[in-house]
Amino acid sequence: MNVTVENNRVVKIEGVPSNLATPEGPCIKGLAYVERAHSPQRIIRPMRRGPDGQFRPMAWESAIELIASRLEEARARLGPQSVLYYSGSGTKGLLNAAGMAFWRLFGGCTTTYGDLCWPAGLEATRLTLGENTHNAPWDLANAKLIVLWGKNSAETNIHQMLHVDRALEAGAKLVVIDPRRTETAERADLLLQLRPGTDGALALGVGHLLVRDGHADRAFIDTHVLGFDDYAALVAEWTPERSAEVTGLRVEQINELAMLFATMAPVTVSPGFGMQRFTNSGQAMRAMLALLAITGNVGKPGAGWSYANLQTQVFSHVKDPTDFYPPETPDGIVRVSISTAKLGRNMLAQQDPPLAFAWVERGNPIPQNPETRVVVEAFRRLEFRVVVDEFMTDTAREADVVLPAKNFFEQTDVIGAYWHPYLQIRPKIVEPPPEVKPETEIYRELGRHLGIDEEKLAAALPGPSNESIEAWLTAKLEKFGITLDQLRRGPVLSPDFREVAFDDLRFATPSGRIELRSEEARTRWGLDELPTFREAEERPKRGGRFPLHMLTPNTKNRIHSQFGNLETIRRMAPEPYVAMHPADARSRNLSEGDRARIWNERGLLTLPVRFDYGLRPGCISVTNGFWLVEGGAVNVLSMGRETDMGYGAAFHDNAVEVSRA
Ligand SMILES: Nc1nc2c(c(=O)[nH]1)N[C@H]1C(S)=C(S)[C@@H](COP(=O)(O)OP(=O)(O)OC[C@H]3O[C@@H](n4cnc5c(=O)[nH]c(N)nc54)[C@H](O)[C@@H]3O)O[C@H]1N2
Ligand SMILES: Nc1nc2c(c(=O)[nH]1)N[C@H]1C(S)=C(S)[C@@H](COP(=O)(O)OP(=O)(O)OC[C@H]3O[C@@H](n4cnc5c(=O)[nH]c(N)nc54)[C@H](O)[C@@H]3O)O[C@H]1N2
Ligand SMILES: [Mo]
Repeated sequence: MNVTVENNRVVKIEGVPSNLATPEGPCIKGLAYVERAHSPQRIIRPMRRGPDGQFRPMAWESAIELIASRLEEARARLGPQSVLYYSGSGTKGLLNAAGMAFWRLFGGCTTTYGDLCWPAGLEATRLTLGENTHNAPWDLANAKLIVLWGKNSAETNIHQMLHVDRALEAGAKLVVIDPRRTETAERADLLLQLRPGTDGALALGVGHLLVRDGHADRAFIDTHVLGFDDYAALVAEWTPERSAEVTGLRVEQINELAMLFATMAPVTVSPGFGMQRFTNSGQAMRAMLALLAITGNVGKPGAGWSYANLQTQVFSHVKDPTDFYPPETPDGIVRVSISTAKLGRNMLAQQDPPLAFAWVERGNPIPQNPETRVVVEAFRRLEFRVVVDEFMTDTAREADVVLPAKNFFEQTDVIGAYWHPYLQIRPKIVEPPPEVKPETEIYRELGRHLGIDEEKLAAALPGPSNESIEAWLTAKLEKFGITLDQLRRGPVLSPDFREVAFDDLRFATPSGRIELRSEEARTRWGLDELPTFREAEERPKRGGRFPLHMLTPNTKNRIHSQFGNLETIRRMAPEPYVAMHPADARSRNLSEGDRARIWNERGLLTLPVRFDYGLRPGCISVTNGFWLVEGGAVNVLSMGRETDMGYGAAFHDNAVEVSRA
């Protein structure tokens, strides 16, 4: 973004046309930073919760002293691993991720593995293609068939729609596969509203038709695909009738999708993150990927799998207990024992030592992680909690001390992305409010109070001046051959960038081929080597106690729990509601606007009903990100449960009932 600053205030935000992925500029959330940066709701000094539950300002000196003494006490009594360090997906950055360096100097800590967002899909992709990379975003314009599979790009990847539109103008067809008729679906030639959690069964049914009717690309398969014969035997059992029965689609719809795969090329499938929030979704995504592999739609312009792009994640890898801060590193001090998906339960279960202290930054786990009630309980059981944030979130409200966070205009950093291939600089352009310190400064002051060696601190974290930060970033960037000057001139393509992913048809899998059969699926995740289908663990049953499927997608006006507190956004999306098909509502004696109780054994939400004729009957939907204090935190209903691979969170394995409030 191009940002105009006047008198130390952000006054205008515009796009940067040289960024080919987002030439049209920021969405409403990006633009809302004009308000967000200077919002009167911002926390601008340390706050201490008193015995009456009210927060009052406290001086920095006392805040640091108090936190340091509580940390020292916990470390002396129970060991450093009694401290939980939790960081979420708020503002990323090379420097913003430096916190762990402090905790190592502290002597260690306990931290989380897995991720709320995308790991089942990442792992399914890695098992099949060897790595997570995709064609340049703008290459989508070359596709003749685009399948947005469980992805609502019109709201959650708005910039992608520009490239979808270009393809459609050039004659491409668009398929959307989603239980909801989303804004994205308005552009689609074919919308398949399948039963949630059954994408694997749809993909196998389509695979059946492609193989049966001779549409498999034998030449491509023979050289580049492993396990085709076994796959063919698997899909032989997935007649369109069986696939239709499981997915709740009609046989003709499955035929139609297969015909499109058979007759249109090149094909790009862009799967979403929402459909991989199930206990069977890693396997489902492998089955979906197989359709591209058997039709030779990999390694070509306009073709391929456009899930997530780790080309710019050159600085950090994806969290996983086996490759992220492995406990057997030389220091052996960081315990990676808490599943992000099961945060609350795992926090409560920790022993040797139990947890006493939590530090939360860049995340809001109380509304965003599964099973809110248990997460709240786990935080309340601790002896002391610190939250660093810009706003008084649900998680901050549970803290003993809340420290103000700088925003991204207030400290220089370098950032990557998870869709486009650019590395970018985010220069400091605004002085933070006088009592706001960036995390690096908070850590340095804490370090001094804890008696951590000055030299070690200085090596781990830059000093406060912009020069010191730039020197730190320059050193980190050196091994990638990138300079800050280059970044200052505009977005820079990642050194790993390739316009067409896998154009050399080399795959970093054990066999060097696209693996439809994966030994690692079995050895690492205990799953079938083939992408077989099994039902998600929690499945609503007609006539059962919890017959409705609860979906909690993202929405265009917020990023998860962020932005909803701003006036700009509230004008458009003021309050949470539950979307229901009128048939499901009326059979429960509910009309538009009535208040409904949405419940299961884990919790209860009470929300106004909105009719949505575009929703698959049997499904209800509440967008995630509303706050607990607004009565809209959807995760009071979800279960802390991992996906079948990758240690993701199976938010959408969620059966509920709705009744009149
Ligand atoms: N039921 C359900 N739950 C979901 C999802 C779902 O689809 N359904 N989606 C999941 C997904 S995909 C994700 S990614 C997660 C997101 O959940 P979280 O990772 O918790 O992210 P946010 O809700 O965006 O909250 C980020 C917080 O970081 C703060 N912040 C921003 N920048 C900074 C900074 O520089 N420093 C500090 N200290 N704080 C900062 C923000 O003010 C905000 O409070 O939610 C997950 N939860
Ligand atoms: N505006 C906005 N943009 C965002 C975010 C945001 O919060 N707001 N968050 C960002 C982040 S961190 C993420 S992870 C992405 C997520 O963005 P998306 O990938 O779009 O993911 P979701 O919104 O979780 O779900 C997408 C769609 O999947 C559908 N779906 C649910 N279950 C199933 C199923 O079983 N099968 C199929 N086929 N479809 C299903 C939902 O109805 C929904 O429309 O968006 C990113 N972009
Ligand atoms: Mo996410």
